[in-house]
Amino acid sequence: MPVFEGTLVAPPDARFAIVASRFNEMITQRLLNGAQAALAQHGVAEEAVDVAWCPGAFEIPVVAKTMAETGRYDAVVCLGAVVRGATPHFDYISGGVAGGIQQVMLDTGVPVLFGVLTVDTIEQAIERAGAEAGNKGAEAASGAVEMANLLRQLRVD
Ligand code: INI
Repeated sequence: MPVFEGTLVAPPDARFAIVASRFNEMITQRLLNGAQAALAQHGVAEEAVDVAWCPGAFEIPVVAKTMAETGRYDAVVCLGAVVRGATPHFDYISGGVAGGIQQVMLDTGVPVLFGVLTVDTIEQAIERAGAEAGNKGAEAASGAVEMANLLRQLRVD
């Protein structure tokens, strides 16, 4: 019985998009650094990665959709930081970005990775952006490489 599994070595011609939001940029820049470092570790050249910045996490889905629809990318990595303490709109923004990203992924068939922190405090965000709890940007980027490989195996075109 065939078993399909994506490896963490990027296909030589694979291209990736990263969408990063500027809100809480001190955090999202660290997520971006982690994502870029992880892609490089998985064999992705710098020229094979395009980065788009948008104002806040709420705008991420439409940027991801626009990039996914170009057909240029194997996967899109979304990076943001929504902090509960900073906004009474936390639930709207975090729900909107999570649901939007999921919708883009299913509508386009392009893997869209959720590297958006939804946390209670800025300290929790710092922990997840490179300190004790790892770097969620790097995790999302590794997931993008795995998904790129997996979908290339599963497609029969
Ligand atoms: N955007 C974030 O990415 N994180 C936040 O914590 C945040 N807060 O706190 O409000 C935030 N707001 C901006 C939002 O994403 C949109 O850019 C804005 O509402 C304009 O549509």
